[in-house]
Amino acid sequence: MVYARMTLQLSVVLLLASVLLVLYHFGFVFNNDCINESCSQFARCCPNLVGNFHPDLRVISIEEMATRFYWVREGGLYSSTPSDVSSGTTRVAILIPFRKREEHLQILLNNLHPFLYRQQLDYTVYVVEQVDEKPFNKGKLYNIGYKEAKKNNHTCYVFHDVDLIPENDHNLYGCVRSPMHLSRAINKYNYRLPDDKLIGGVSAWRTEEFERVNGWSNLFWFWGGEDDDMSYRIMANRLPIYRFRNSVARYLMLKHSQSTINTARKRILKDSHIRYKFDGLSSLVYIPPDIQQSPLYTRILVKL
Ligand code: UDH
Ligand code: MN
Repeated sequence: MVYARMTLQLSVVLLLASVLLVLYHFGFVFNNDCINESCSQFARCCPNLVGNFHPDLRVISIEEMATRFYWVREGGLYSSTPSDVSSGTTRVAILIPFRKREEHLQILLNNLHPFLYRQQLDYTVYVVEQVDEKPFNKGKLYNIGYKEAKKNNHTCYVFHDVDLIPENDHNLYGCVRSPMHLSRAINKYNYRLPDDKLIGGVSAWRTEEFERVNGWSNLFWFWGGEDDDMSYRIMANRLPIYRFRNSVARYLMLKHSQSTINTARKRILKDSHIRYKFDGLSSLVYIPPDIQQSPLYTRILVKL
C-alpha cells in the first residue's frame, strides 16, 4: 500500500518535471527568456556556428574587410536565399546610430559581418549617421533609419549601438520573438542584467510590435532617456521583453567617454506612457536623407 502511494507520488513528480522541462525548452518560464530558442535550435544555420568567441578588436580598413568578406554585396547586404519577399524569409535590417566613432564602427563591422553570415540570415547593415552639429538624437535617428530601411521590405529590425560587440553567435539576430533585448549580458555590468526593464544597447523588433509602440521617442537630445522611454512604451502596451539566456546574450562594450548628459530626461520620462501615442513614428518629420552604398554598409546621412 505504502509502496503503491510512493510510486504514485513519484510518477506525479516525474510528470510535473517533464511538463516543466517542455515549457522550459520553449522558453515559457523564467521571465520570458527564450531559453533554448537561440540559433542552436535552427538546424539550417547550425553548422557554421561556434558559440562563444573572442571578438577581434583590431581596427581593420574597410577595403581589407571588403575583400575578406566575399559574401557581402555593395550596401552591406547578404542574401542566403534567392531574394523573394513572398518566400517568408526573415529579412533583417541592422540599424546603427552613428556620429564620429569610426574606430568602433570598423571593429563592429569586422565582427558583425562574419557573425551574421554564420547565422545564415538575409541582412543589410545600415549606418544612420547624424551629419549636423546639433546634439545627438539616437531615437530620431533610429526612427528615420527604420522608415528608410522599411522601403526595402525588411521584416526584422535590430537597433544596435556601435560599441557593443557580440561574443556568442547563438545570439540569433532574427526576431524569433519581438521585442527582444539581445544585449542582456555586457562585460561592463559583469555580464548581468542590471534591470529587468532594460531594452537599450541591442534590441530586435518585428514590424508589428515596433509600430504598436509608435517607434522611439523623437524628443531625447544628448545622452540618455530614450531607452527608458522605450521601456515605458513596452509596458504601456503590455508587451513582454524576451531575452536569450545570459551565457548567449553576451557583449563586449568598447571604451568611450561619457557624452553630454540630457539633464531634462527625467522630466520628459514622466509622461512616456501617454506621450508614446503621439511622439514617435507617427510624428516623425525629416529631411529626406542622402543614401549612399558603401562596400560594407548602407549609409543614411541625416540632418536633424
Ligand atoms: N553615438 C555615436 N556618437 C555619439 C554618441 C552616440 O555614434 O557621439 C551612438 C553610438 O552608436 C553609441 C550609441 O549612440 O553606441 C549610444 O551612445 P553612448 O555609447 O554614448 O551611450 P552609452 O549608454 O554611454 O553606452 C554610457 C556611458 C559610459 C561612460 C563610461 C565612462 N567610464
Ligand atoms: Mn556606449
